[in-house]
Amino acid sequence: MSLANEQKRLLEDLYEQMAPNFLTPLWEMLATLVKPEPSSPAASHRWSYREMRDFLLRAGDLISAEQAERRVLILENPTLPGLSAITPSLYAGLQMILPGEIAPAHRHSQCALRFVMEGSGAFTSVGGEKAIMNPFDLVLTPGGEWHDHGNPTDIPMIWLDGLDIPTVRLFDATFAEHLDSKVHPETMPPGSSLAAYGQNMRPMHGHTADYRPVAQPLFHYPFAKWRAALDGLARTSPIDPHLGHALEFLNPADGGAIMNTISAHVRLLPAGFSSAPRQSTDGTIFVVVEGEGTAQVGEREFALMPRDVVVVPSWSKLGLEARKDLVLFGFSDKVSQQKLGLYKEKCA
Ligand code: 1HN
Repeated sequence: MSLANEQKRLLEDLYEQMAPNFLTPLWEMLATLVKPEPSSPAASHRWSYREMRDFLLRAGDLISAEQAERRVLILENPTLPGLSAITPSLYAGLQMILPGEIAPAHRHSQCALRFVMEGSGAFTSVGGEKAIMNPFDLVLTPGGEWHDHGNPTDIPMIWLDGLDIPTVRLFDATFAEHLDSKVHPETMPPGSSLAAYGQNMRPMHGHTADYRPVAQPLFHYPFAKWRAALDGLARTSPIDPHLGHALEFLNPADGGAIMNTISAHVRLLPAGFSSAPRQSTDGTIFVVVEGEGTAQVGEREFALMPRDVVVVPSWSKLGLEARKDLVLFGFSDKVSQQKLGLYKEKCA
């Protein structure tokens, strides 16, 4: 036996004897643990809204929102089965609440955002203040806040949920509880937080502070406002070759990201615009708000139609092409990565 073969045999013996003691050799693993650049276990994928919506309506015939607690179809990344993850750190689901239904009040450590897909007039109540929702509004439920949903209208309401479930799971730090009553008592009239904090101003003596956390006073970012801001930016600033016209949603309390673990932004790509390829370490979930175009993600190409959802994993090369004026909403774990000193991007 050659010396090399003899070494191999002895090492394999050693591994076999170590294994029952829960010990394994780093030198066999090092190359997969420490890589020159990210190679995400997540796949890129597009979910067609029309297809998801059909399944969700069928679920609506079979289970009530109250029975389900939340009637949601999870968008599971094709290469992360069983993990309730659309990227390694984030969760996404399509939720529906039918006329007359309520989704009972609870709170948990996880942060959530809602991005409205269709319906008008249903609400999410956060800490007892209702956000009356319209298509493409962004509504936040920061971790630890009581929230319930209700639909007093006569049409279904559907939105995309984005949560940091896999992040909180990673840190093993999850708590949750139900409220004694199904619905949180009203603490403030609808629109209070938006009036007080949604105009780049704040009340001089913090009258909402009893109900809304001082560190996170705003939880409703209406479509009408963000869409107008995007148009204003497009009229007044040169376009970014990699992003298009892009605006990030902010927490007015500190000028930082909207929540502790989730960042969100919107972009406008004018018809005929092609973005230069860009990579970033924050795997991102996009919702098509308006227009048509294509997303080139690495080697794959996805046609983009209104309300479709596309996931772009960490460090994938993304190029976007707008056939008609294309408006996108995106969310990611960028803020978590920045806090941990991990975030990187690269523009070609
Ligand atoms: C949750 O609280 C909601 O409040 C939706 O609508 C989806 C997924 C996992 C854990 C909590 C909601 C959720 C969730």
